[in-house]
Formats: sequence, C-alpha cells, structure tokens
Amino acid sequence: MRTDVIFMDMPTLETHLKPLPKDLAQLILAFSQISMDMQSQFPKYLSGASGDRNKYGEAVAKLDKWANGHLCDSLIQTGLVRTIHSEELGEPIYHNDTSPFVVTLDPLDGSSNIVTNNSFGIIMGIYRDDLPKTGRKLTAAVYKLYGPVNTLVYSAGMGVHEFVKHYYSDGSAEFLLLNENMKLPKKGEVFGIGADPLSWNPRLMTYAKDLFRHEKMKVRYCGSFVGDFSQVLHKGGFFSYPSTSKDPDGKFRLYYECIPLGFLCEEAGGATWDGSASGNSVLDRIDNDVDARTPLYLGNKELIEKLKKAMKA
Ligand code: FDP
Repeated sequence: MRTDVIFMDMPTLETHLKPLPKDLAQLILAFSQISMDMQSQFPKYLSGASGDRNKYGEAVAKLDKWANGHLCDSLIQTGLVRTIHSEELGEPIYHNDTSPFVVTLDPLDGSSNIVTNNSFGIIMGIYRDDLPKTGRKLTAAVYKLYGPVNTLVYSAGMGVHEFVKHYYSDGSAEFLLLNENMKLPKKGEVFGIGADPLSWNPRLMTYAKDLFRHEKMKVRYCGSFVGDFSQVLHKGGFFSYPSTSKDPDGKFRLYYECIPLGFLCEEAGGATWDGSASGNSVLDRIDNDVDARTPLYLGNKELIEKLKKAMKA
C-alpha cells in the first residue's frame, strides 16, 4: 500500500469496479488507463488542423485525428470490443464477432478548446447489443475530463461515480474515488446554452431570461460538452445545445455524445429531453442512423419540466 496519498483510504477505480461483470470492469479499467496515458502525447498535436474533414464536414484537428486512432487501436487490443462507432470514423470498425462489447466514441469532445487550453475530454458509450438501439440498451457510460485535474466519471446503472487521477511520488498514477453515487444538487446553480442565440426559438430565449431573473442561476459555458456536463453534475442546473432555425436537429450527436451523458444525467437524478413534441428523453429517441444529431436539453428534472411547458406555451 502506498502511503503518499491524501486520499489514502479512497478506493481505486479497479476496486470500485469489482461488483460489475468482469468483462465490463476490464473494459472501463482499460479505457481509464488508455485515457490516462494519452495525455502525455497531447503537446505533440496541439498545432491546428489535420487537413481532413470528418463525416459531418467539420475540420479535424491534429489532436482529434491522433486521439481517435490511438483510442480505436488501443480498445481493439483489449480483445473486449467487437465494433467501434466513432464520431471521427467514416465507417464503424468491425473487429470480430466474438468480443462482448460495441462502443461509441467521441474521441475528443470539445476540439475548439484545444488551442485555448480549456477543458476537453473523451466520451464512451458501452453496449452489449449491436447498434442502432435506443439509449435504454446502454450498458455503461464513461467520460474522461482533462481539466486542471483529470477526472473520470462512469455509471453502469448503479449510481454515478467520479474518480480523480492521483499521482504518486514514484511518478505512477491511478484513479481514486472522489465522489460516489452523485446526484444533481436540488437547486440548480448554473446554466449554459450553445448555438447562435439569434437563431434560438424565441421561447427558449424567454426561458433563459427566466433562469436569470427567477431562478437566479449563473451562466457557465465551457465549449466542451464534458466540461458543461460536469458543471451541471456538480452544481445542478441546465445545459442545452438546442434546435435552431439554422440547424433544427442541433449540433450534438445522439449516440456519441447525448446518450452516454444523458444516461449519466438521468442516473444522477436529472432529466433529458430531445426537443420532440412527445417529450422524449434522449434515451428513448429512436434513430437508425448511428451518426444522427439531436437537439439536447438536460439538467434538473424541474427545470426540464418547466422548459417543456415553456416551449409549448
Ligand atoms: P467541438 O465541436 O469543439 O468538439 O459537439 C462537439 C462540441 O465541441 C461540444 O463538446 C461543445 O459543447 C460544442 O460542440 C461547442 O460548440 P460551439 O463551438 O458551437 O459552442
């Protein structure tokens, strides 16, 4: 047992994963190790665009390209993944038929934050079934947030748990438990809404003003979904990348971003909405296109209920 730890009594991620099925625990642990090791390579890939465009027509940063390649290769090497669907892959990688998991990847969420040295991360969804399926079939979700400290949050349907990368004096590092069974605080404190406000539904603008005036909430917008989600998870509140007059389906990707973080939000007692008239959670949204986008609204349950009413009014 190492003794140079302020969190000396806190369980490691490996210990915490023990109640899960062995293969699932192995995959989450492997992801944690891969994402931890990746950080030392980031400085080599900070300078600008790779020259490629992804399937959405977006410019791919050098770090996006490297992160995607490295993650896909490393996950395949675990022998636990049979298919990888990634935001940065033109086509899925079908590796074999026998490995237990299908994963979705946003290999570098928040690319525009690379040059400004602001937070970005990785989002992974884990399924036992082949896709497409609704988010209700998700087995587990995990994200890594590269910020002033590095955190990893996972849920396999038994609570939402946060770990922090702890460095030992011998230079090694591992994830130690920081927060277990996280729940959104009852009173939402922060909110952030993406896209051009001039193209928002005017009802969303009215709702946002209400968050200032009546809910007394503060604006926080990170530029990375993982960063914004982490704020809602810790402080309670509301986050959206909405449907707009320019982009009715919004910007976010249903499978790569919204289902995994929507799952964590709901597991932590929050709610999600895909903007549909039927009031769907993003976990119930049916789309046979794994690359589909969806409007996204998430946060404290009462705020989402209020929003749904406000958008109908
Ligand atoms: P990015 O394109 O920089 O990778 O969907 C990806 C995402 O970042 C989210 O992580 C982030 O919340 C959002 O887009 C930022 O979009 P804007 O630059 O339009 O604010």
